[in-house]
Amino acid sequence: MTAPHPTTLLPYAERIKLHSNPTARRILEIMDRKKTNLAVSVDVTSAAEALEVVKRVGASVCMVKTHCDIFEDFSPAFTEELVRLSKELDFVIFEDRKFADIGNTVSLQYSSGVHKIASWSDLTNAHPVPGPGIIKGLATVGQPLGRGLLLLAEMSSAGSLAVGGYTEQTFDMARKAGRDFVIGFIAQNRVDKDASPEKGEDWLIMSPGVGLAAKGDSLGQQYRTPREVVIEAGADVIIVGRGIYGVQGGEQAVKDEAERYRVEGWKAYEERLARK
Ligand code: S5P
Repeated sequence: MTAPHPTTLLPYAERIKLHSNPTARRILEIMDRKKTNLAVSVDVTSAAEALEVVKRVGASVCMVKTHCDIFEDFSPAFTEELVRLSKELDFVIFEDRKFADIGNTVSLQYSSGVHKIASWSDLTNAHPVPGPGIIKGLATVGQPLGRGLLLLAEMSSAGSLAVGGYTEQTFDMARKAGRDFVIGFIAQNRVDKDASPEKGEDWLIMSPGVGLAAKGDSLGQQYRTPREVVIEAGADVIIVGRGIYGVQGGEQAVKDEAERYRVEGWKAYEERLARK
């Protein structure tokens, strides 16, 4: 067995001081305070329904992930209420926008249009495909607001092209940009291979494609269990969508399922720390 990545042996609380970005610090503080490494992805098409899901799962999560372009009833009132809930229930908002254009265009997509993402979302993400200009473009908007950015270094879907040299170059690009704005990665593994917390370098790895029941869907999604993701792959945050909001049985069932994933994710984290 290969040695565990040193970052995975540190408690979330001890990693806070390794970050200067306010969003990264807040994520780690919430994880420690609420004993949760669970992010829920609320991929429903009604914003009103999304808020109902958030109220049910809010106590169990460190983060709520949205795709604001799938809501048919998107409005500024929705983001106002989401921000209010994020304060009341203590979670970070992550708009999963997956920016993928030149710096000038993404800075406009991030700040403007109908969604004005930077005004309400603590965290967003980008594909490194266009090169480092995408980070610069997003940083001009997000960094003064204390927002954070994740780069997509790998994807959970079958046949993804984000592998090997692409993944390595994504990490190098983040490293070169520095950690003032880029705080980590969407990835399936510990892609920050030689980053050493002893030298003060810490990255957050967030992994989607997590499910306790299904192994995948008919469109290429692939699921692993929280244990596989947190212990074997060494990810810091598990992202669960349909496994939670899609569960049958009504409001209480969704709340219970979020709590079940929180407990599974936290147990796995405690087990990974005990490997010392
Ligand atoms: O590689 C990825 C990256 C992301 S951000 N694979 C993913 O599935 N996602 C997102 O995570 C995806 O867009 C969706 O919002 C969520 C997974 O949803 P689930 O219902 O399959 O758990």
